[in-house]
Amino acid sequence: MKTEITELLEITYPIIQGGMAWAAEYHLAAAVSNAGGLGVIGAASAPAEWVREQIREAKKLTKKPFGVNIMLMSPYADDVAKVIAEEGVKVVTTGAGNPEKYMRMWKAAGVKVIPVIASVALAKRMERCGADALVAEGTEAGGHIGESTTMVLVPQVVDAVQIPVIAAGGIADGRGIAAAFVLGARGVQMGTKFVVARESQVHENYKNAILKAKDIDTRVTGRSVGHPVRALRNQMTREYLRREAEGATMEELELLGAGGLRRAVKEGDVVNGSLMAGQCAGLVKEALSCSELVGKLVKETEELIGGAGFYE
Ligand code: TUI
Repeated sequence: MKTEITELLEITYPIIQGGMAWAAEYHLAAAVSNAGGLGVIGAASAPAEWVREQIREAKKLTKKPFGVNIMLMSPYADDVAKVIAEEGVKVVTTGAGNPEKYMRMWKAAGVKVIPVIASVALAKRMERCGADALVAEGTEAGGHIGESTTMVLVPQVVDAVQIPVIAAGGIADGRGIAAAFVLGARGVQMGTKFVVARESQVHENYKNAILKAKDIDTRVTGRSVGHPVRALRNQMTREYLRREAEGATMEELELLGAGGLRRAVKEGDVVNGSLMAGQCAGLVKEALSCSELVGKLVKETEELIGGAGFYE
């Protein structure tokens, strides 16, 4: 499946694994890259030396290119940005902010820069300051989200920029990938589907919650404080939404949410943890290895749009 994205990133299939906080560690990233996609280590709010270690471990497991996602709200973002340049990482994806101040350093180090954006305005701005490609992420996605759906965001971003666009949010099978190509994307990024992959180190309880989830099982917390986050509904989201409706302050809500994702990923706390997942959780029914998963996605896409000119 040759597209501008596979050429840019020197990968076989234009399938990128989301750089999910806590969930996207080196075992998963290396497995996705070995399967022909682009694995991505999520730096989340971790210290820079943890990220360096992750990069070095991933290099032991794969000779293929892989990426690092930098979460721009992290207190360690400046140091993580430097580690990415120093360690010769091939690709950086960025989330939850504007990465402009690091672009010059990354470009000088030969790192391909792919900001994740949720608006046309930021897409244009990122293209102007030298982004190589963009991930346009719709509100169907898990974790920290924007307002627009993938269906409306992707074609508007495609129309607004010249660089290739990768679609994200709500994609979990070949139908989603085919739809993304029809909307003008040259690749896809998927998160939720990879959380349950065999090589993912996420706690079994969290994986099972995704496998069990139905179409209407996600909730968005944090809208009242301008920090919307999508996760599977549980006692944690219920309590959070109740407190928001009562007018809790940002500080009170932060306290309630603190450490929730770690509790879910590491301890399997599906009651009080934050089970970040996209709306496509209802489409995720089986746990495959990354190579089985990528193979299946490619086959499904091929059956729908193979030969239609979206890729070679
Ligand atoms: O970043 C994400 N998804 C994330 S980050 C994350 S970490 C977290 N951990 C604990 C609690 C809450 C979050 C979990 N999920 N996706 C990419 C993304 N970026 N979606 C939306 C945006 C975005 C939003 C606003 C990008 C830029 C922006 O404004 C930029 C500006 O300053 O103009």
